[in-house]
Amino acid sequence: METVRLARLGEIAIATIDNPPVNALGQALRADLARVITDAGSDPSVAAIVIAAAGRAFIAGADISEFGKPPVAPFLPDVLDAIETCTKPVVAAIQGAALGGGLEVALACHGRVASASAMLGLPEIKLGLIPGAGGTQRLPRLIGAAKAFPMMLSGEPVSAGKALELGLVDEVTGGDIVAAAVALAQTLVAGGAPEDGSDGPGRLTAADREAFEALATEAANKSGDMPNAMALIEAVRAAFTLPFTEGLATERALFMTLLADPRSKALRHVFFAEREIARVPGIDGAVKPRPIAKAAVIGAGTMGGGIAMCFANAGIPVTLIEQEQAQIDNGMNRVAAIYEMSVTRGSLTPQKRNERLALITPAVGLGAAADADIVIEAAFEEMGVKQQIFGALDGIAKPGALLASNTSYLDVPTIAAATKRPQDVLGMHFFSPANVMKLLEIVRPDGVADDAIVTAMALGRKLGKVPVVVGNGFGFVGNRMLEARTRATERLLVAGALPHEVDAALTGFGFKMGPCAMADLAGNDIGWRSRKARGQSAAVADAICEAGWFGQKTGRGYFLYPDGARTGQRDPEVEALIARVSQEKGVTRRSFSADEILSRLLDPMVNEGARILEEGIAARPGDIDVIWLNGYNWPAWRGGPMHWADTIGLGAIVARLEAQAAETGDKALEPAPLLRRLAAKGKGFADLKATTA
Ligand code: T1G
Repeated sequence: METVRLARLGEIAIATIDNPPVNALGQALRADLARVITDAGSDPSVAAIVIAAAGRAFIAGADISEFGKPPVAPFLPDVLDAIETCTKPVVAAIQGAALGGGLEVALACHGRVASASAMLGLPEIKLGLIPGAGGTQRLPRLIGAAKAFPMMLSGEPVSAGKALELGLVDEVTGGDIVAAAVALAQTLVAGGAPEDGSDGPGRLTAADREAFEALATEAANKSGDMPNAMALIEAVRAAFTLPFTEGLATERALFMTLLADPRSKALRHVFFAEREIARVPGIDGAVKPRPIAKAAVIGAGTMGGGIAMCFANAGIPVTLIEQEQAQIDNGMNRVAAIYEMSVTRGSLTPQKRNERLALITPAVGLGAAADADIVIEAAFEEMGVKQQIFGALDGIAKPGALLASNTSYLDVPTIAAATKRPQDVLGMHFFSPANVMKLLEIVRPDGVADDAIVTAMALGRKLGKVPVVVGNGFGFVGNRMLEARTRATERLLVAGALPHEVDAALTGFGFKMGPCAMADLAGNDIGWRSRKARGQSAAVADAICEAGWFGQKTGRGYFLYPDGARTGQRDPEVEALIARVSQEKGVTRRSFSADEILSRLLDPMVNEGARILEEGIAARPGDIDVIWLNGYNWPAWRGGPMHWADTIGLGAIVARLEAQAAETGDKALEPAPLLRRLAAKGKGFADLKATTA
């Protein structure tokens, strides 16, 4: 099928791109576009060319799925050169998204018209890249480097209005975008053959260079460890220091180097993995979600209040329910205080704050949930409490209402069994703080209806979350793997590592926070309570809690937090306590390198992830990566635990796990069968196909 349709309007040729779903510049589209430009450009009856597009995007950029494969001609820079050197004016009619290579196509044109709802940007930086088809040379010439550089460094798109203000487009229209582009083309025809704007300096003045260099220095100080940020500085500087064609060559060389960088490969993996989660194996894409016009949340604690805020922030009326007036008052005060902080910070207007608060109706008693389309329970993490609530809700909630538990690890089928409507009961596991964290684990117990899952997925997206469907099982996916890391942390501390060393290994890997600081932030008593409930122990962690050192909320935990400090300091008393535990266990402490700490923390997580895949609790390895990126701040440029394991090589991970299992006697460290099978075949998790979650 042709990806570019050619039509005529008098002397104007109109090339309409049609390459669903988003007009990505795959090889076929590049070839068709090049052909159309050449044919129309050499047709004496054609005076000018308009490049338009069908569908929701103008052009979404290069086809990211082609990256990493041998490049196939025609290469995008050559197609853009054909546009720019065409002897007849070429005008871009931009509706929808003009991103990456899509905006670079528009920049190679001699004029640009945008629809009022268009968005234009160069997001390559988010993929670990830089613009690779002239963006770093043409955009600075068009709008000045001082404006072009920040746009490419952030990767954020601008609106059509902003683009007009910048000089990125010549006109914005609320009407027929093609007609507007044709009119501009005719004006350009009247003005004579297009100058080749790229050879000139455009807006690259000395003052612009000075402004750019100041921004470049600031960027280098902030993100000097990001090779693509440094490459972007070098490419834009070349626009000042080199002739256009040499500047293009510099940009291309930098781009090709970044394309091969593991960071970019990881970010491209994340791009697709975060879109793959929308496909739930075993559920037909035609299943429609149930309408959600009104919600109810049971429990106005930290989580319940945060979940209610998610609904209010999305414009969905929500009733927040407690058992007693004093509790609901506390809950509402906490919500109001959080909104007030946003207003103080300037991230929320007072008016918006009032609108959102007005969408949250406080109430006492489960009866207030009677007219809700979805009821989310966020009560105490105890099975009896949850069964009691769901049993009552069964007789209160309207038929067809979704009944969801925010439980973080309890058995959802047991909760569903408290009702006579298991087809409507599922888990919706939010992460604290619920109004901030993106991840939402949607727990799919046997017997829940497909449209209930589809409804939860659609609602999750409406709430601005990243919804991942997971199977029922202790800790589901994220917390189950977190527990493997927590056990590994405890083992390392007893064996000889200290909290600051364990944390430094992870922050050096790219995490914002290490496991000890994270426990101190969340409260060490949470894990302590959970271990006691399950008859488990962890000598160091338990001893710290027995001393009452619960973390930041008590001023000390693994670390000291003097005067309410948010960053911990080493605590000699804790380090002495750890040494005592090692001695009591007859362990001769030894030192550990950061690399050794890292593999001892992450390998067991990968092992647990392999078991999760084998048990069908996660549908794909990419789903596990998305969970860890959005729920636990795994560094995106590392791709997620399963992608990271593939970069290490599963054979190496199996060998390390076998050694750890032998050393510790911990059966949980024996490599999972799936891990062994893949390693034996020299394969990675990326070779797995989706299974049913
Ligand atoms: N390449 C390949 N597939 C793409 C794609 C792309 N650029 N963009 C989207 N898709 C697929 C996506 O995987 C999904 O597939 C479907 O299209 C709908 O996407 C040379 C080197 C355009 C704002 O980074 O931001 O150009 O799951 O769910 O919410 O300098 O897609 O349906 O099978 O996101 O309506 C730069 C990436 C590339 C833009 C539309 N461009 N895309 O959002 O749909 S690098 C980007 C987006 C580059 C040049 C450089 C969004 C969108 P499936 P979707 P959406």
